[in-house]
Amino acid sequence: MQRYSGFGLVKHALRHHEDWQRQWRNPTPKPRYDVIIVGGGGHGLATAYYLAKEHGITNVAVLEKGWLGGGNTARNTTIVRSNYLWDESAALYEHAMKHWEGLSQELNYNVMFSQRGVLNLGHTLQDMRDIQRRVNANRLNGIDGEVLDAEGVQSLVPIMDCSKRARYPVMGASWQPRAGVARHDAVAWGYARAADALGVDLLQNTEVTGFKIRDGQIQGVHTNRGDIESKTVGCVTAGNSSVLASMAGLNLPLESHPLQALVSEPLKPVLDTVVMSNHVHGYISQSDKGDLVIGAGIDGYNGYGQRGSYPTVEHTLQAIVEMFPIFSRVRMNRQWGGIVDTCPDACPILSKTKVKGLYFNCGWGTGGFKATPGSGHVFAASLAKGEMHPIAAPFSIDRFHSGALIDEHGAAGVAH
Ligand code: FAD
Ligand code: PYC
Repeated sequence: MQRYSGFGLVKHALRHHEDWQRQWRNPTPKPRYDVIIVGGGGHGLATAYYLAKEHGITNVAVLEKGWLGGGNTARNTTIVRSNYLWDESAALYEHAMKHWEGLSQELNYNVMFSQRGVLNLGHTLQDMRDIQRRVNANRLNGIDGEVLDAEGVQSLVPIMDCSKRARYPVMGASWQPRAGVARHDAVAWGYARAADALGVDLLQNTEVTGFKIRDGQIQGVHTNRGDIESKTVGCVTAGNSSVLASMAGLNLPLESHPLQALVSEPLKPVLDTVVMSNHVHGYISQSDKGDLVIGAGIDGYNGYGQRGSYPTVEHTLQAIVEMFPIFSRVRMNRQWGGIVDTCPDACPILSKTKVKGLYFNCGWGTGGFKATPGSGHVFAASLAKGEMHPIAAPFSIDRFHSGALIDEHGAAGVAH
């Protein structure tokens, strides 16, 4: 990695930010690749990296219609945890967690993974029963977790109103100490730079507009920069997966919704963990810069606009201020939205399709950032071998025919 001294930084500033060393090449598309990945978010880039690194498949292109990491990867609120209820999802998210724990070293890029712990609050007896059940299940799967009562929560987060007079009294929480946050765009950049160094072509401003399919086998893609051939294509296009699927004549059980987030003006450090409440539709953490990072449940309507409606923001901020009266006069700086593809069982789709060689990795809904390294790792293995990796196999599209759904609405952490 090139390092710049203070003088170097000033020199570049005076040059109007020109002549910086590129982190990755800007290649011309080749006519054909061994594997095409559609979508240059964290999951697509991670898939390309592991294809090259672990399977020696380097003749790979990532086709991104905008810029790398410009989708949900850089729009999310960066919460990473693995406290899911069912064995299948616990295995998937814990696989990712183990990758997170070494990711900065693996990529030689600081993804700022900070294991500051995540609290999922309970406000009713039923919440607490669900929390107890989930923590027990997590422990049986070797995943760290504790059930805290209101006093335990209060001692971890002294600034939260845990009294009985609160509008949403806190009865307790699940606590995963190994969980935390990471810097989202650094994850995309780290994977991009490492994949490029292994020979992967990262093609930005390259939109897939259709698929070439002959005799039930994928032959390649149509793009705004011409046709590109490949017998293996992986679609990793969160938010737009139904659009891509329909281009191939497939119908995925997905709904696309806006999901919003906001950040406040920066404050001195006051909150050193992540607090989530599915019940009141709000969650909060404090970034290393000092901003409060706040998120909501999904906006209930379907749409592709990367924004959201005001009532959702109002409802979430009411809940946050009830829980944290100390924040009542903090000003919000920015608000934005991403489009999340939600599945009926709040679990992703990692699957082959009826078109040979065409795979989908999608449906992560409100919670795919935490899965990025694990998802890329198992999806790459599946594409390389032509068989779904054992951790990915339960997330096949077939489950919507067989009925073997994996209901993770309780663990999803965000209402949808
Ligand atoms: P993306 O990063 O969206 O990448 C998909 C890419 O595909 C995009 O860059 C898009 O431009 C590209 N694309 C689409 N169509 C085409 C085409 N036709 N041709 C070429 N390229 C195309 N998850 C968590 O785990 N923790 C959180 O705290 C969290 N908070 C969230 C908060 C918000 C506000 C939002 C919106 C999401 C949040 N998520 C969270 C979910 C998480 O962001 C996503 O599940 C995850 O980032 C998906 O990553 P991805 O790489 O699959 O998708
Ligand atoms: O999945 O943990 C999560 C999450 C938090 C905010 C949005 N998704």
